[in-house]
Amino acid sequence: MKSAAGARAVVESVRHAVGKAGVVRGTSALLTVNQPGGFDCPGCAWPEDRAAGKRVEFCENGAKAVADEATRARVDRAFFARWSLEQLEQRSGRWLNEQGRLVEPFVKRAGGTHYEPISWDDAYALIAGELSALTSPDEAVFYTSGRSSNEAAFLYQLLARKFGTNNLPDSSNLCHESSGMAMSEVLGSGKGTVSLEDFDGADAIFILGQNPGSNHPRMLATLQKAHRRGATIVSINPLHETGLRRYRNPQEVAGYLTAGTPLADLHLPVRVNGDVALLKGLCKALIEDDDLAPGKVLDRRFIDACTSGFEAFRADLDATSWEVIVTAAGVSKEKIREAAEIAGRARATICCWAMGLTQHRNAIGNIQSIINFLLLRGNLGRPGAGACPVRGHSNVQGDRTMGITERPAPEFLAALEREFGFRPPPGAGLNAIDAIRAMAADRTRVFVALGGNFAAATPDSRFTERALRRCRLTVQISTKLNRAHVVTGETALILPTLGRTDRDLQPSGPQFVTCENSMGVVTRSRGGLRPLGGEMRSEVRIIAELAAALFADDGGADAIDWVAMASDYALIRDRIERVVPGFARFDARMAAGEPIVLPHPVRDERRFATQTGKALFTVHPIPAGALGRGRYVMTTIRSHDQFNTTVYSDSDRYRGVHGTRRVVFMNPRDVAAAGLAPGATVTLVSEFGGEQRLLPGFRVVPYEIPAGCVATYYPESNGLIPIDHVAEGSNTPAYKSVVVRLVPAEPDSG
Ligand SMILES: Nc1nc2c(c(=O)[nH]1)N[C@H]1C(S)=C(S)[C@@H](COP(=O)(O)OP(=O)(O)OC[C@H]3O[C@@H](n4cnc5c(=O)[nH]c(N)nc54)[C@H](O)[C@@H]3O)O[C@H]1N2
Ligand SMILES: Nc1nc2c(c(=O)[nH]1)N[C@H]1C(S)=C(S)[C@@H](COP(=O)(O)OP(=O)(O)OC[C@H]3O[C@@H](n4cnc5c(=O)[nH]c(N)nc54)[C@H](O)[C@@H]3O)O[C@H]1N2
Ligand SMILES: [Mo]
Repeated sequence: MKSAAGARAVVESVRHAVGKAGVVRGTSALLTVNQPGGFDCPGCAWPEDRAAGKRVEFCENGAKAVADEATRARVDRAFFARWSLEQLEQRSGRWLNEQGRLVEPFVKRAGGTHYEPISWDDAYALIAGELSALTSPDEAVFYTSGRSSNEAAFLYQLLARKFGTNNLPDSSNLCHESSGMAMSEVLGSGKGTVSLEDFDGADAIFILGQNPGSNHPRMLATLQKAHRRGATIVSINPLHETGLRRYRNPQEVAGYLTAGTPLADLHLPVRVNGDVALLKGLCKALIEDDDLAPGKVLDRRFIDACTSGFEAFRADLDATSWEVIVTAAGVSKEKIREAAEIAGRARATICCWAMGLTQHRNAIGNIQSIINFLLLRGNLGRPGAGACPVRGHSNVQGDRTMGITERPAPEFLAALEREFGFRPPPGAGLNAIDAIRAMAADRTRVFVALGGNFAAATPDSRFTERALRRCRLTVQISTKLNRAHVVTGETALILPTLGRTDRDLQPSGPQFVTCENSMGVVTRSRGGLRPLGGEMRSEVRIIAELAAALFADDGGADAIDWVAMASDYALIRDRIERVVPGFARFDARMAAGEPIVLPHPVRDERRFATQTGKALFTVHPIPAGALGRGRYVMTTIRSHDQFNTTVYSDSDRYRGVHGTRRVVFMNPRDVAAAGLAPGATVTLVSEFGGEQRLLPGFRVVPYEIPAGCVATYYPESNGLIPIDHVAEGSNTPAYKSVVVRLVPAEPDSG
């Protein structure tokens, strides 16, 4: 009862954002979120605390995600009869989302002005026809957003590979790709090395480029527990974000009554993209201190036995002056030293990070710099310590485990071949950015999306939208309407699907699916709400039925029984168990509600599966800083009232912005120096390789952000981000360091 009241309070608190319709169904749904018999919260990938006793596991932003999906509003044939695509294109993403759940399949025919209803079978036949007509399977692209289940993801990659392509880009390409690649290179494993229990043992927790208060609110409870136990928390972020500055635990009665307590003991307001420099400073300080007290600060035994590259790393730091570090980081030597001393005292340190580090040209350098910092004191593969990339979408990590990647490992392909008796295509497919380039150049013709909002989440909106429009067919398997449904190929399909909160009934009975959280723990998820419309189908079923239509002629001993798998998901889990390592007794354990902790060589055995068997120190240059007059480096951020491209309201109460998201946060001194008045309207201009991109109508908001840096909201400013402005090595868009200038809209008012 207590938790019910809590659930109601939390859902009520989001009524302004999601409307009344979602609140009623959302409240009942929320009672089962992250519970043994319930569903995995679609909000984020932070693990639930299994030791929490009463296990109340929801937060305001999880509630928004749940209520938004649980809405009673419906997008049906009457809706599309009323609105033409041309009209819908003028509508905001927020408005499109507010129209409700997609409840029946729709087609927009070549030359058509409206979406119209289509039967499921005709939709499948249309897609199968277009795919079969391609000159090469590589003319098709199969995108995945990280909300899909393991079961759907596994079938989806199976479909794509059996069709003959590795063109399986995903939201991870736009998100933590840089983390996975950076860690694979130097640690031999791309996943985070900590478990939730490690937060009970850490003495120091560094949080770099992450805003847990808005994006992983349940993490704050973990941090609060650690903080009360005596762990020291350091935040490294150009913005001093509210959740770390003042925290109230909504699940404690006192939490509602107090003004909140600071969680971060030390905040380092790093310049945007100053992290390589700052991390060099942290490492330099540790090494200097160790020189004064040899062997007392660095873990020499670990460095000697388990790593390579230390001497070159140290030589680079010796050659890098404090002056260079301080200028590039924008943080004083004293502050950097203070943070280093916290790490130097801590027996165990965890580093957490998210998009503030992964979305830069030098993102791989950022993340490998974090690893350098951890290696110095042996903070890997032991309790209370490690690397914690905090994943975004609730199952983005699981999708990867299931083979959603354009660069599959040879062992994975070999296992697929053994299990399914066909030869999967070798070599690499297209990642998200290369897929856009390929569409623009007419090298791909069919685009299928399992969730997500490819039109708005990607960079260079005008270029990307033009590329999407060149496709012969675009297909969206989705829950709600967004920009990707109105910026279409010549022919377009909408296939309405069940979400996490929905009950999923198939011929063999009620089904559950499974998800993997940010720490490699796999659990089951079962929705309980009655689907709004009888026409919606589960992702698994849609993929299986499409595959059955596509491979209809594919008889013989090796034929895959897609339809059987869709009628009983246990059959899919049995297949997964035989293809993916770590899933022994998968279905039985999930059915019993027993989580699976996937093996991790670094975490479990301190084993580094690199070529040399050692963890690697690496040297990274400090990125060039000088921008020239009137230029600023722009980062793009999420507000408290959005989930990625789904915007719930135009306000961000945590940052004190109301009524508009078209704002540019700017240091007050920069505002004055530019001769702008607070609230002035400007056009943002990015310059890249001789091209300019312009976005008008941004309001200047003076804000506590380092000089020379500005921030805008994602996705409003994605039009400014050049398609070729990507992280070296991972191809993740450098959404968080775009050089811009500001042009006043009117003669300034002084
Ligand atoms: N409610 C809610 N939850 C979400 C999401 C959502 O949109 N809404 N999205 C989900 C997804 S897919 C993801 S990936 C995560 C995203 O979670 P975050 O990574 O926390 O999201 P961002 O808002 O992109 O912000 C990153 C933080 O990096 C800081 N930052 C920007 N540039 C730099 C820099 O150069 N250096 C440093 N050190 N910091 C910088 C910003 O000030 C901001 O605090 O959240 C997931 N959870
Ligand atoms: N400028 C800038 N751009 C960014 C970022 C940034 O920080 N700055 N962040 C990037 C990051 S980290 C990410 S992850 C991407 C996000 O990119 P995407 O994952 O492509 O985008 P989302 O906005 O999460 O997708 C939302 C849509 O997913 C569909 N959906 C929701 N739930 C389900 C479901 O259960 N099943 C199915 N089939 N569909 C569902 C709904 O139609 C909804 O409108 O954006 C990236 N873009
Ligand atoms: Mo993400």
